[in-house]
Amino acid sequence: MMKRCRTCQQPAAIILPASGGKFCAEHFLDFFRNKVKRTNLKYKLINPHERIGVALSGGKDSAVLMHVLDDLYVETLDLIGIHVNLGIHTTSYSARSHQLSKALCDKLGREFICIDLKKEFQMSMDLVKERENQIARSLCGTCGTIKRYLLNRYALALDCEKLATGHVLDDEVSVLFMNMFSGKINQLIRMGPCLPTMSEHMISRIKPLYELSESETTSYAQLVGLETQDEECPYAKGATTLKYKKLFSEFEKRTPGVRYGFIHNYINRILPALTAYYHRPEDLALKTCEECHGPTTESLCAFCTLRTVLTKED
Ligand code: Q46
Ligand code: ZN
Ligand code: ZN
Repeated sequence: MMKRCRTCQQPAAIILPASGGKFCAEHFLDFFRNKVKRTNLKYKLINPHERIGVALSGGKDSAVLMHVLDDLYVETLDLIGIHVNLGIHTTSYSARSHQLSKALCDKLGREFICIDLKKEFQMSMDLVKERENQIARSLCGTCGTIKRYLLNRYALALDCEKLATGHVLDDEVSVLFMNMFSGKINQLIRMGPCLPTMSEHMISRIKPLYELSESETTSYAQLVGLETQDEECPYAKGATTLKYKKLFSEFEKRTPGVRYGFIHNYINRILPALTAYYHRPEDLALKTCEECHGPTTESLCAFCTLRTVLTKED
C-alpha cells in the first residue's frame, strides 16, 4: 500500500525511522523547522537580535544548521559562518571544506570568516598526524581541542553572543555514552543543548539540532539542495565516536526512539542529580592561560600546550 503524508495525504517522500512518521517533501521541511524552533524555545537557546557564530565544517550537519537558522530567523538573527581550515592537505579535504562553507554563506548573504590554522598558528592536522606519537591523544580528540579553542576565541573577538554548532542526536548519544563508559564526570556535567558561559573568555555554546537525527539532517540537506562535503576526513578512521555511533544506529534500528529516550532521560533526570551531587564551584573555577590569556584549568590551556609540541624544532 502506498505510504502517504500524515498532513496532506500526498505520497510520502520521507519516513522517519524512529516515529514512523510519513511526510511529503513540503511537510517534512515544516516538521524539521518546527522541531528546531521547539528545541530553541524549550532550552531557551536563541533570543531575537542576537549575533550568533555558526561553526561551519563544510559537512552536512553544520550546513543544515546554517541554512535552517537563516530560513527561520532571516530578519531577527545576525548569523556569521566561522570555519576552521584544519590544514588537511594530504587530500583535498580542507580545500573543499573551506570552499563549501564559504559558498553557503555567500549564497545566503551571511558574513563568513575562515581561521587558517597553518597561516595563523603554524599548526595543521597534517603536522599533528606526523607527530602523533608525541601527543598523548587521538587525532580526533586533538582536532576537537583545536576547533573548540579557535571557535571560542574568534566568536568572542567577532562580538558574537553565542556559538552554534551542528551537533545532532547521533553525536550527543555517542559522546554521552563514551563519557559514561569512561566515567568522565566533569564532561558529563557539561553536556546538553546549551553550555552557558563560565567566564568572560568563554562564549555560550548552543546546539539547535540537538533533537534531530543524522538521517533527518540528510533528508533536509537533500530536499533543500545543499552541497556538502562528501569526502571523508583522512584521519577519521578508527575514531571512537564513530564506533559508538554505529553501535547506536544498530540499536536504533531494533528499538526505534532509543537514542531520543536516552538523551531525554539524561537531561531531565540524571543530569540534575549529577549536578546537584558533584557541583563544586571550585571545580569549575577557571584560571587564565599564561600564554594566550584564554580560559583553562591548568597554567597553560590545551591549545597552547599542543602548540608548544607542534612548533618546537626536532
Ligand atoms: S576533521 Fe578532525 Fe573530524 Fe577529521 S580529524 Fe577527526 S575531528 S574526522 S569532524
Ligand atoms: Zn504533505
Ligand atoms: Zn592558551
